[in-house]
This record gives sequence, C-alpha cells and structure tokens, in this order.
Amino acid sequence: MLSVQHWEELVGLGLESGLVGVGSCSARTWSSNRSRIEACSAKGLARDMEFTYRSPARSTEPQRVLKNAASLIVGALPYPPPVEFLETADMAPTGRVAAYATDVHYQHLREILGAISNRLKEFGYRSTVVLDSNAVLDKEAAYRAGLGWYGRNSLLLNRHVGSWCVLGSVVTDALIPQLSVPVPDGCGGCRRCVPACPTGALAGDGTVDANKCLSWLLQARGEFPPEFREALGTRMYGCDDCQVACPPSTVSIRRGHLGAPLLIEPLSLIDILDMSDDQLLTQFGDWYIADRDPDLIRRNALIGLGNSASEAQEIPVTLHRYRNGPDALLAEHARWAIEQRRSRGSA
Ligand code: B12
Ligand code: SF4
Ligand code: SF4
Repeated sequence: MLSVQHWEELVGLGLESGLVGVGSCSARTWSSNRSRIEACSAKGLARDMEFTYRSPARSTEPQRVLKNAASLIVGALPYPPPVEFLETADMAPTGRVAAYATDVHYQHLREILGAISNRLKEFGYRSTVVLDSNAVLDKEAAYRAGLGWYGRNSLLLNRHVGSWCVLGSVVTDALIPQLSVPVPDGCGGCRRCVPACPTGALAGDGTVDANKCLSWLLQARGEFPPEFREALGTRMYGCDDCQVACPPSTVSIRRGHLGAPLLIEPLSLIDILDMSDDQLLTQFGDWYIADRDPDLIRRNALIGLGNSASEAQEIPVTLHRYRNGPDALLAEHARWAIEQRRSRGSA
C-alpha cells in the first residue's frame, strides 16, 4: 500500500506540473462500461470507429495493461479554448483546427504522467502510462477518480475547466489508500450542447452518434456524407461546438483558468491541395488519419473550399484541377465544392 505521504507527493508533482486535478481509482474490471460500449455498437452509433470499440473487454480491464494492477492515478491537463475566427471574402481560404490539436497537449500530459510513473518506480512499484489509446477508457478513469462528471456532450467536465482538458492515467500495482469519490452530475437541466451541435449528433443522454459527428467524419475513410458537408464549414480537424456552447466550459475561460487561446499559423487550404503525399503526412503527422491516407486531408480541404467565404482566384483553378483529376473520390468532392460555390454566387 502506498503511504499517504507518497500519495501526497505524487499529487503535488502533478498539480505543480500543470494538471488541474489528480485522483485515483481501482483497476478492477469496469463491467458496466463494457456493456455500454457494446450497446453503443449494437445501436450503430460507433459507425466504423475502432478505438475502444475494437475490444470493449480489453479497454475496460486495466489489469490487461499491467499484470496485478491495483490502481490508476488519473490526471487532467487543461488546454486553451479555440480562437474565434471569421473568414471574409478578401482572405485566403483558411482551414480550422480544434483547440485540442493546436499544440502537443497529449505529449505534455504524457511527460507529466511519466514523471509520476518514474517516482512510483523509485518507491518500488511497477507502473505504466496510458492515454488516448485503445487500452483504457480515459473519461471513465477520470470519472471514477473524481475529476469530473459526464456531460450531455459525452465529455468529462471538470469543475474548474469544464471539458477543456485532456485525460490520461498511470496504471500501477501500488494500492492507493484514499480512492477518490465520483463527482455528481453538474449538467442539471442544461441541454445547450444538444442544439449547438451542427449535425444533431448528440442524443442528450451523454452519447454521440459517430455517423453524424464531424470530429469523426473528418477522420473516417471514404466519401464524406453529402448531407453534412455544408455543416463542416472549413474545419480540417476536430470540432469544438459542443464545448464552446457549454456554460461550465465557457465560465472557465472567463475565470482565466485556461490561459490565452493559442494562435497558430493559418492553415491554407490551397497549400494543402498543392502538397505532395509526403508533405501532407509530415505536416499533419500528429493527426489521426485513417490508413494514413493523405487523400482524406485533401477531401476535407476540397469541402472547405466549397464552404469558404474567400473569393481568392486560386479557388476555381484548384477545384477544376481536382474535378478533372484521376482520383474519383476527390473529383466528386471537387464537383460538390464547385456546385456549392456556384449556388452562393461565388467563383
Ligand atoms: C473514440 C473517441 C472519440 C470518437 C467518439 C467519441 C465518443 N464520445 O465516444 C470521436 C472521434 C467522435 C471523438 C471526438 C472527440 N474527442 Co475523443 N476520444 C475517443 C477515445 C479514443 C475513446 C472514447 C470511447 O471509448 N468511446 C466509447 C463510448 C461508448 O464511450 P462514451 O461515449 O464515453 O460512453 C461512456 C459513458 O457513456 C459512460 N457511462 C456509463 N454509464 C453512463 C450513464 C450515463 C447517464 C452517462 C451520461 C454516461 C455513462 O460509460 C461509457 C463507456 O465508458 C477517447 C480516448 C480514450 N482512450 O478514452 C478520446 C476522448 C474521449 N476524446 C477527447 C476529445 C478531446 C474529443 C473531442 C473534443 C475532440 C475535438 N475537438 O474534436 C471530440 C468531442 C466529441 C464528443 N462530443 O464526444 C478526450 C475527451 C476529454 C474530456 N474532457 O472529456 C478523450 C478522453 C481523449 C483524451 N485522452 O483526452 N473522440
Ligand atoms: S464534436 Fe461537433 S459534431 Fe461532434 S458532437 Fe460535438 S458539436 Fe457535434
Ligand atoms: S452544455 Fe450543458 S448539458 Fe451540455 S455538457 Fe455543458 S453543462 Fe452539460
């Protein structure tokens, strides 16, 4: 059993390194979550996602990560919200990236959890870091560790920073003496995220329908569903609308818990459509892209050109090049974009 003194040292280490919360929970199998994932799959809500859906038994048994695991030490790392952005006709067509992907937040969290894990090893325990993999349900670990509640937008909401945090754990064979208590629901009667979702992907019971969620559709293989192309706007990776609409998350911005939004280089949609496969995979290598297929990035950029308010002269040139190009999937998305611009009176 880890001593109280050692536990307090680990919590202090996490908080001093920037975590907004550190808690712990048991590594015993999370059976109710397994049934819930299976139920989501059975209802068709998972579309073609793999992740934790690939093996619900594995993702709900932390002991498969580390033999004889007794506990998880869970951390939440806050990140700045998205920058407000309005594209105008005289600007170059610009792609948008969700706030969580504007910096290497997962890497920062991995380093902090790595330091906690190393300290545990110095105390004589075994431990390993897991985050954003298929091995453990990160939100469930955080919920059990008392770091927040499940919002109707399906995200884990922390009382200080709302959902503007990434989550991860250290799985260890150390038994933690003071296991945390889950936080009660904080959504109450609020339902703002449900109508704020541009595609109606939120059922309102904490589940997301991946068939409609832009965040998944941007990553998924094949044709982008025509009925959601206009709603995509100029997003290139991720979607923040169900967080931007969320009062606890917005309040955390006003209270200054998150720091200033990160300004990133504008993402030129024309440049993206001019890049080689290698250039695309180098520049966007941190993104999850199905099969590492750079055409999926091009597909999304073509839809972005169709929706862009920009009147840059390169747009029709690029779209016609792709419409007449050899790739049937990209040609179809370019045709859609040309039609979309024409219907708005743009070139
Ligand atoms: C697959 C995945 C996605 C998928 C599916 C999302 C989903 N809700 O399942 C897609 C690609 C759509 C996605 C999008 C996003 N994701 Co994501 N994603 C994951 C991943 C890899 C697995 C999630 C998972 O297991 N889903 C399976 C389903 C069945 O789980 P679930 O919906 O959470 O259901 C659980 C609850 O319902 C709970 N539960 C049980 N009983 C009950 C009862 C009630 C009443 C309720 C409400 C819930 C509940 O049990 C279920 C099983 O655990 C995790 C990382 C990880 N390894 O955990 C990141 C993760 C969830 N994603 C994250 C982020 C940041 C995002 C985005 C915000 C990114 C963006 N800006 O685009 C969006 C948000 C979309 C949204 N509203 O959820 C963060 C969330 C951080 C947080 N504060 O919650 C995670 C935890 C990554 C990380 N390590 O930080 N994601
Ligand atoms: S990420 Fe976007 S599309 Fe997905 S549920 Fe949230 S608001 Fe809807
Ligand atoms: S918008 Fe309201 S209902 Fe949705 S997650 Fe936030 S607090 Fe909960």
